[in-house]
Amino acid sequence: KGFHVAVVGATGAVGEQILKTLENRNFPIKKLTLLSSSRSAGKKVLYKGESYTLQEAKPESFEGVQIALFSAGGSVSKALAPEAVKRGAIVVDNTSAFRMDENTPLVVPEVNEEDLHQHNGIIANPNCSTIQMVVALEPIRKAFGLNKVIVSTYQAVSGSGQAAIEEMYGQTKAILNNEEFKPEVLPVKGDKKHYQIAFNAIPQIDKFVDNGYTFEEMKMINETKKIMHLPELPVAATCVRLPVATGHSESVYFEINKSGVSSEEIKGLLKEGPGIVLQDDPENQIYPMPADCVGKNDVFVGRIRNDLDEKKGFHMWVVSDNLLKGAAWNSVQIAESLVKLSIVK
Ligand code: 11C
Repeated sequence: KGFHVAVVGATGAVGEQILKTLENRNFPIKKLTLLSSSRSAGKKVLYKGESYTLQEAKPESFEGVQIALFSAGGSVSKALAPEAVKRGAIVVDNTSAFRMDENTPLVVPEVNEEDLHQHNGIIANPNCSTIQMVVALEPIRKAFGLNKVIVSTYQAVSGSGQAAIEEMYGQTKAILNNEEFKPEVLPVKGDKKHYQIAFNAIPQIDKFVDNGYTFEEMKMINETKKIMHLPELPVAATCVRLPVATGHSESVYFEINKSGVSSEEIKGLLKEGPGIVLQDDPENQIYPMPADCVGKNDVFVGRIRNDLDEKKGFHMWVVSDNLLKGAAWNSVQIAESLVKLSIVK
């Protein structure tokens, strides 16, 4: 017994991890259909030792598909996710195409798994930097409520895809060899200017919107409110790209509804929090770092401290593999929840 599963965008940075994660989790698959844009069609990939040839994704490709995991960009999802749904599939969409649509649940299973019951065919997987933050905030919200969140991110280039990873390594080599190079991908493929990422920090992820924030920052703000069911929660974000291949880091300031809570109490909550690994021992220099988190599904939290002035304020440092909990693992986890809750049968 198993399901007919389709993966759309199977050769991308996230798609590759989706296949690996399905394999590692031994997800019950009766038939696997691997789809891509026309550009990647014909490429071969391995799943459980078997070779699959990617087919160009078309509406008819979804006949008989029960679960479709999309990660081939927003325009592909916009065009084909409704076609998959029309043919009876439940879509788990990794792009931002449907996230803020009020009929589409936006789900992080540790936070709002029950929202899956409200689906209308499509379930949106949140942005990577949002996911790891809400996993860390949820046990705190449950115990004490949340009054405010201010986050600054230190994000890895793999968030921007395969070409950005190659650009970072290429520039690093060029700089070390004293060679010329021309930035062409980061901060955003389609924007007017491109900047060096090697040995640099770029305070722009995705394009600017008209309020001075970037789209990545607005995703963190709007998605957090939606996932946590806190539409009035004040959230502010500053998102920065660093020359790290994989693993997003975040400095998160939050205020709770109660005074007099110690950082030890917050640590106790996080230690028991689902999907969280607490790494917080300053005396022994224990704290999360992206290099240690690559390849792991958990969200790692450390550096938890009371604010020195604001009695309800705290600071913490949150790190996770942006391609796993931030994307592939959260998507496969949603698929597992759909099976567990008998939403897909
Ligand atoms: C980044 N967070 O690091 C982005 C990538 O909305 O799923 C994820 C884009 C998205 O560049």
